[in-house]
Amino acid sequence: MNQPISSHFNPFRVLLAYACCIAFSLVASAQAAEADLSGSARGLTLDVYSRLSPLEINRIHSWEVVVSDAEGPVTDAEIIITGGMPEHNHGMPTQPQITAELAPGRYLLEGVRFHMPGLWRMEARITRDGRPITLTIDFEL
Ligand SMILES: [Cu+2]
Repeated sequence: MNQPISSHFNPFRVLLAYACCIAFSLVASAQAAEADLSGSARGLTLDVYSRLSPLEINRIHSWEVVVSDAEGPVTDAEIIITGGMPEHNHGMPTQPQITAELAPGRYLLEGVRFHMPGLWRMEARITRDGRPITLTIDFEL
C-alpha cells in the first residue's frame, strides 16, 4: 500500500498538538514564576520552590532555595536554614541541610519535614563575603 505523504497530514492533529504545547508551556511558566514561599531582608530575597507542593504534614522532602539580590543570583553563599513553631516553642523534627548549588543562586535543601499543622517560622542565615544576613519566613500549614 503506497500512500502519498500528503494524506498523513491531519490539520486537526496538528492543531491539537499545538494547543497541548501552549497549555503545557503556560503551566510550566506558572510553576516557574510562583514560589511556594518567599522572604527578603536587607536587599536579599529568598524564594522557596518546594519539590512537594502543596506542602504536607509528615512527608520528608526537598526544597530548591533561590537566593538573589538586585544584581541577580547570589552564588557561593553559605546558607543555614532552621525552622520551628513559635507558638509551640519547638523546632523542626529534622535538620535540613543545603547539599548542592544546582544552578547559580539555586540551592538544594534536603531533609525538610513538618510534623504539625499550625504556624511555622523558617529562619535562613545567609553568609556571603563574611557578612551574615538573617531572613525570616512565616507560613501556616
Ligand atoms: Cu507544634
